[in-house]
This record gives sequence, structure tokens and C-alpha cells, in this order.
Amino acid sequence: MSGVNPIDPLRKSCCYGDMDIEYEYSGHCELPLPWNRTLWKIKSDVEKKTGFEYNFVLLNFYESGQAKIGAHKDDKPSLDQPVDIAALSFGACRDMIFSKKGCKSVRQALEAGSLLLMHDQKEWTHAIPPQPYVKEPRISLTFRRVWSSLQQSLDEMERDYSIPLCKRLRRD
Ligand SMILES: O=C(O)CCC(=O)C(=O)O
Repeated sequence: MSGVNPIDPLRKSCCYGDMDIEYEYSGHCELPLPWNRTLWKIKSDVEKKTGFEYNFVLLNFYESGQAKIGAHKDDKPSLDQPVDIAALSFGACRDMIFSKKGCKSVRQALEAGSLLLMHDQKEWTHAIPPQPYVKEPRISLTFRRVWSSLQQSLDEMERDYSIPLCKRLRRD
């Protein structure tokens, strides 16, 4: 995994996905690498388990328990929100903390091999705090459904010019 994360150099990220999409994360826009055979197989298995269809996956490599991801919401307009984000974990067990205004925070251990579905991502923030006693690395694959670049451009034109240009293009 090559992408050194500007926010946490101990966490490296990269993404794979369909060729007609781009996705903004960690403050920059990224074009995904094309699916490889292994990730395509994992994606198909995750789709069978969840019943959702995905077109993008973000991989995060946490070098040790010192690596973290700060509290954030996955609320980008390019995300197809009704499709839950599926988080698959490998390696060291780390905790994820979910928070929502007015609610008690929830701490969820992410065991190796576990698949977590994240729903209602506009409302909840999630974070993986440092756990310095964890020495082993962890890898996560978060599968998402992202609107195509074409759909995003149409949405922007519709918003900027207030003209309903066309109905949402869905690929199902
Ligand atoms: O590493 C993880 O399990 C979660 C990564 C994450 O927060 C995200 O993809 O939005």
C-alpha cells in the first residue's frame, strides 16, 4: 500500500474501484486503481453477505497500535447513503468508537475476519483511537457505493443552474 496519509504517517491508504468514479477522502480526491482478482472476489463475498452492491473500496493499513484515524463522518455527497458501508478487518483487533450528538458513545472491537455494517453515516462519527499496547498491524477494507463522476457532474449542474437535467442514473 503506497498512499502515505498526510494526517497520520503510520496509516497508509489506497483505493480500488470502478473506473467511472472518484472519491474524496482524507481531504483529497482519488481515482481508484482497477479491481484486482483478489479484491473482486472479496467484494463479491461481501455483497453476498450484505445484500448491497459496491463499486469502491478504501484500504487502510495501520502499522501498529500507534496508528489511528480521527473522528469523522462519511457524509460526502458522492456516497450513495442508503447503501451501508461494509468494513472488513484483518490483523490486530482495534476498537472503533461511534459518537452521535445526544447519544452515548459506542466502542466496538473489530476482530480479525469481522464484517461491520455502518449505517446512518451522516449522523454518526467514527474513529479508531491509538492503542499503544497493540504491536501488530491491522488492515481494513471499507466497501462503499459511490455515485459515478457523470452523475456527480449532472448533480452539480443541476444545483448550480437550478435545472433538473435528468433523473438519477442508477446502475441497477
Ligand atoms: O479502518 C477502519 O476500519 C475504518 C476506516 C474508516 O474510518 C473509513 O473508511 O471511513
